[in-house]
Amino acid sequence: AGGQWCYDSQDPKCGPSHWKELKATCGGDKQSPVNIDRRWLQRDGSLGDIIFEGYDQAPPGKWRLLNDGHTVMLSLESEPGAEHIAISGGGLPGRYRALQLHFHWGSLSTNGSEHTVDGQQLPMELHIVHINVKYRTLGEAKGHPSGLAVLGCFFQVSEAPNSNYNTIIGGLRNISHAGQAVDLASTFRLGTLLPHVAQLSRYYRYQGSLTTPDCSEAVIWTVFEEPVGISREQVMGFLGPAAMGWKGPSGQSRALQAFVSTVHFPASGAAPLKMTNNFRPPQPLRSRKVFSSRD
Ligand code: 1SD
Ligand code: ZN
Repeated sequence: AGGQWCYDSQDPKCGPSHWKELKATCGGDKQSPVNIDRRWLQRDGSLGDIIFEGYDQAPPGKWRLLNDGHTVMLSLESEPGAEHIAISGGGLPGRYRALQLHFHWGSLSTNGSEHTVDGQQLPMELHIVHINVKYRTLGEAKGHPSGLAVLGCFFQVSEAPNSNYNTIIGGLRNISHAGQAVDLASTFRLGTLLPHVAQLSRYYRYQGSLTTPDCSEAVIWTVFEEPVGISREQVMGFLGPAAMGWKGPSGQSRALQAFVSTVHFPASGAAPLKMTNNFRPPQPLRSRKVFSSRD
């Protein structure tokens, strides 16, 4: 009790298989992530388009990017008086306000995501965490099955860089160590981080949990079918230059040197450990179903 949780990449002794010893909920029946087995999807015609508020304009003010020791998190709380970024529709029982977004990623181009599709892991997954507006605090929302709504989005490695991620990736070099935070140079349209609008009506839906302790079973999950493209060099912004077979600056990749950074887990031993493989493996679906918005 009172112990710290971690990922296996930090120390298998406090990794995901031990979380239920710290928090019994982590051994519950409605845990996340899950494998999305496309053979067993159930079509739900009531899962219409999600209504996005504030996703298509850059809000005033500053956004703060934080290395919280487990992930890289961008706080999305609006300034007092400003319009909230929120979602509704899409079968959600109400309106949900955006709190923060963060990432889960791996050490190779083939692992990193939390949800898997037909047993396959993708290199990275974005989570945008929203709170049901009828609850005032995260603590309160965590006590209700529909307290939180998280949007999940997969990444795939593309040839072309995705400039919509430049502001976030550019901030990583300033949060190399756990506990460090940086105000990003600018806010941006949150919607630009998501798949193309035309693809947003295709998503998976199921009832689950937070994927980190305390693993509260309070999350309505929406996972978009279409992954977002991001270049190899951009993934290296998260992984550091030694990952993915990158040989260091030479010729045209010299310009990357300034760009590449390494984010670290909290230092436990002598040297800080590169932050990577910060994903929880899929949990049993048990009696749950995964619904799909489209055939
Ligand atoms: O892992 C995150 C965790 O960092 C925190 O953001 C939590 C919300 O308080 O959400 C989980 S997750 O389920 O969105 N991965
Ligand atoms: Zn997450």
